[in-house]
Amino acid sequence: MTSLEKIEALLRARANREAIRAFTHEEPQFSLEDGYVIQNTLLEKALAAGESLSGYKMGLTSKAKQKDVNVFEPIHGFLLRSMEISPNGKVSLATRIQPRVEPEIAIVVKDRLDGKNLNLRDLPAHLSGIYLACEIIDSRYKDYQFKLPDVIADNTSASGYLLGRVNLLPHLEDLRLLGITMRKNGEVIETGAPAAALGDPLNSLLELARTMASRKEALLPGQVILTGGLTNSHFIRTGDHFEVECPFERFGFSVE
Ligand code: OOG
Ligand code: MG
Repeated sequence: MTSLEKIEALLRARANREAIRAFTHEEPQFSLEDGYVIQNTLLEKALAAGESLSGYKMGLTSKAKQKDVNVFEPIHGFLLRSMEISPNGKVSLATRIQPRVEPEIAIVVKDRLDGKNLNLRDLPAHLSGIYLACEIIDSRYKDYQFKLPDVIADNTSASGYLLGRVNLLPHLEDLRLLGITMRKNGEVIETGAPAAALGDPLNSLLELARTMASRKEALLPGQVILTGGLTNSHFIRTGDHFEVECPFERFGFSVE
């Protein structure tokens, strides 16, 4: 399959809500770089179609997530404005294939961040907000069966995200160990802490900024960065209500 055919297959999977087989299944030589080329083309196509970039996401930054999908290396993808869902709003199944939710920490960048000369200590001064978040992922591959290059090509399963309204930046000192719960229909199904994301969500952001710098790109003011799922993700089904909570905020969504 050519790159173009792979892009078409991914777009068709999304449009028809029909998952496809991972490319590495037939083409074990399909590489990580090939995956990012496809991801970049998907972004270009989205922008050409009038979408706008809202930020980026890191993925597979926690042990829980890595074990869940059996891929043991962080990856990144892009976020579009159209993927944002209001907190306490509704998540629609109508445009998704097999969506799952995971709790995350989102960071909003205040200044242009060039990863080349950046270190962890300087990072907080360049941020405008830190928020409790939920990511809605939706793999375009059957049963979330993929290898690293496949999931990169599929924009790291990105599908939607919700940001809380309480800015946690004043609590940065305590961020790593801030307890987080996720509830499904009232019952706690996951507990976690931001430290699950590469030890500190700021590390995840730093790693992203450095990766971008190696491609001569920077993070820009106002961009939202999802720093990676803190726990296993869970399937969402019609009628479900999910909630995430931390000491300063609680919000959720219903599924329709
Ligand atoms: C890959 C997406 C990973 C995260 O936060 O780790 C991700 C997947 O689980 O399908 O978004
Ligand atoms: Mg995620």
